[in-house]
Amino acid sequence: MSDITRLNLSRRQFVTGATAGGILLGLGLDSYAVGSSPAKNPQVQTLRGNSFNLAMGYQPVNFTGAQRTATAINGSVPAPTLRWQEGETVTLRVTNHLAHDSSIHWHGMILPTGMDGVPGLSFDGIKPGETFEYQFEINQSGTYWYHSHSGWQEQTGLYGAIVIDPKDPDPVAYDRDYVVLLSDWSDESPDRIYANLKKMSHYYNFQERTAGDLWKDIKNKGVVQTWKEREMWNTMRMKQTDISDVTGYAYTYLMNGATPDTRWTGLFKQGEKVRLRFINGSAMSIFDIRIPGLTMTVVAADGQNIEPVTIDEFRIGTAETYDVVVEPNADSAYAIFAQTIDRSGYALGNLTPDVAWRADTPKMDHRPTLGHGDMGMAMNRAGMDHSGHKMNGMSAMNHRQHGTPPTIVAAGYGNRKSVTANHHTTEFGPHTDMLAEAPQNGLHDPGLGLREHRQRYNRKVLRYADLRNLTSTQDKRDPSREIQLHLTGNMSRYMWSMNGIKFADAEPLELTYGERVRITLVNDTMMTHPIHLHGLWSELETGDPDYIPRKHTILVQPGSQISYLVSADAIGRWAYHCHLMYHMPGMMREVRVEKGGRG
Ligand SMILES: [Cu+2]
Repeated sequence: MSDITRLNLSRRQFVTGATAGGILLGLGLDSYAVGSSPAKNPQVQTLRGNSFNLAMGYQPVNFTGAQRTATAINGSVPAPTLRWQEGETVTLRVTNHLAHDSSIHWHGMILPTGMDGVPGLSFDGIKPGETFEYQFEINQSGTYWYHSHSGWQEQTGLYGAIVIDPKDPDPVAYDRDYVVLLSDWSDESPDRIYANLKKMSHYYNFQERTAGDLWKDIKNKGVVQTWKEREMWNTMRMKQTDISDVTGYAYTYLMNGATPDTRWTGLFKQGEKVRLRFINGSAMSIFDIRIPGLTMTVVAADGQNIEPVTIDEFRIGTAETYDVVVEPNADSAYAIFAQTIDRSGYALGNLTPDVAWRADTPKMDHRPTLGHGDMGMAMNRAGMDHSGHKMNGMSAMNHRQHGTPPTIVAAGYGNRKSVTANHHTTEFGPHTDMLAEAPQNGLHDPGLGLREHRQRYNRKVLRYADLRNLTSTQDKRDPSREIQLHLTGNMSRYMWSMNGIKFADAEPLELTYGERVRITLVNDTMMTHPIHLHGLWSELETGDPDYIPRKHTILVQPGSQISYLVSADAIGRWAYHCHLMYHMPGMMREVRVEKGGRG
């Protein structure tokens, strides 16, 4: 198929949305059709209590007009929403009816290592036909989610929401709440998608720049500057528009399992405060969310209460969660609009006082292109030349692994200092094709494609710098050491790594039980990576040491650095990885927390 044909196909697919739409459930539940009365999360069950039976199995689904097979839990994609109570002990019996090993990871839950659900690290996985019993005490509240940590099962449907009601009175006032679980579905198999990316990293990227763009650039910047910029991209054999690896060409974006066409709908009544619990349960997609006509008050990030901040738009990285409160007016329907970072598609929902009302579909925003800043300003040209580069200037770069800067600034201020990129010796070679020499500060940057939204659209966009914990910092100690980790890759070969070393070849990162460390992530690539640390909180240093927000997943912008504190308060073997599913095989580390730890 030619690119043009594919592009047209792609457009048609995401403009009209799914033709048949909905999901065919085998459990006697109605499939969701336009015109039927939209109940609360029509196709997603909520299970309550402290004892659950979850069965993983194959399930026929139809999101695009073509029947496919999903991996589902209790016959449902997304999996049932689990509603827990803080302070209780939950028991979850998970039975694997799939033909392959499986697992469930309880994303964002602080629990014993054996219950974390990562095969090969904390347990052996669940064999076909077997039942594994998870049991743990819940010592937190808020919005989380769960998903398979085996193979590509998360891409084909093994994910669901977790909502934990607090033991103490909720500081957030609301009259009703909805889970808004975003995901990406493809009719192509994950194996095929991965193989396509390996063959050509921009396989799914059809957003080429046009001749019109060229004339615009020349008019604005002049011929010389335009030539310089374009020559750079040409030399790199990369695309300035290569923002997402997998795009709306391959994906149909879902909200609570509904396509933009079938549209998930939430109802509200006059005067109600509605809490929306956004979860990005996609495999590969970063979304920018807004509800035209409404401001949103963000009240929690990654399940943790924050000091409320009112905004018009926010970015949600893969695996992040944000809770917002809105107060819609009873005289119209609102679109919950989640466009992807590369503007190749969107998930869409409807918030309405009247079942018969449907909000207009908003227009997607301008499409971002990568610039110099997204590469950490300077680009290592030698590093681009795979044949000729032979570790030039290595003596100056010869910092030991996890290089330690000479001074450690106080807790909370790690992102205020400018970071010198200490590139590890392991970062040089054909497995990396870029190094950020002067990484930008990732704290105040709302991110690629959102930077000009105040000027262009008069929208206030959430930044990490706006996050402030609602309660005071628990561990007030300063870090005793710093670890600088680089997110690396050879983007044209679709190889991903940390410090230039892929997971299979890497030593674990060792932490001593009880110690407090600072981790500074430097993104040497041109992709935005959502980095998830299991079992321990990532305390993002947003500048106020007394109210450091706690997260489980941190978005690291291209060519940027960002730092957070970690209290090594849970012994065990923990996964630490990029949550973009097709990056995970390479961009991953084991974090080992041991008593007396590293010697
Ligand atoms: Cu990644």
